[in-house]
Amino acid sequence: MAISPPEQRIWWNEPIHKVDLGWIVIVFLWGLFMFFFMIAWHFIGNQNLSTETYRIQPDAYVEKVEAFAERYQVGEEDGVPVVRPPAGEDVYLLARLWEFWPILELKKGQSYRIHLSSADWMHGFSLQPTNINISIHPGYEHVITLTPTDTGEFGIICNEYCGIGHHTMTGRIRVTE
Ligand SMILES: [Cu+2]
Repeated sequence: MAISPPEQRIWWNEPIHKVDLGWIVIVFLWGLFMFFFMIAWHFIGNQNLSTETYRIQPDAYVEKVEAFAERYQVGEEDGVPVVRPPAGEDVYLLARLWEFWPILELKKGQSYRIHLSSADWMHGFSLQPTNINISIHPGYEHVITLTPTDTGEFGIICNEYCGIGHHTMTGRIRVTE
């Protein structure tokens, strides 16, 4: 604890050492580079965030997903409909406590417009084993254009803590030839 003032009252006004100054300049320029690279990723990145988002009431979104699932349902697994939409179609996926609904079957190489929203709280959409992530907010409908490049079964997990059943919140997307 200082009980008397420092000998030099203006103790902080020292010339900056050359090495320190060098690092400050490097860090500053690197920061600027990284900042502008965030914009560059929108043009050269393979995984861009949704730039198409709409406001929607959660109830209205649930109705849209249910109508979609009923229209293209081809089966059922563990009480969850398996839905196979035609290529190019709008695909609706619902996140809610604690599931992703329904199970989707897509075709490799075809593009789909995937709509994502939540019926209740905020959830995370994380596609496994690829690393695709997006937040799902109630009241907002995100639209992502997705073109599967591999076949197989992909898992969806919620990666934003959403309550007591969070760890059980999973879903599936199946990609066929
Ligand atoms: Cu969660």
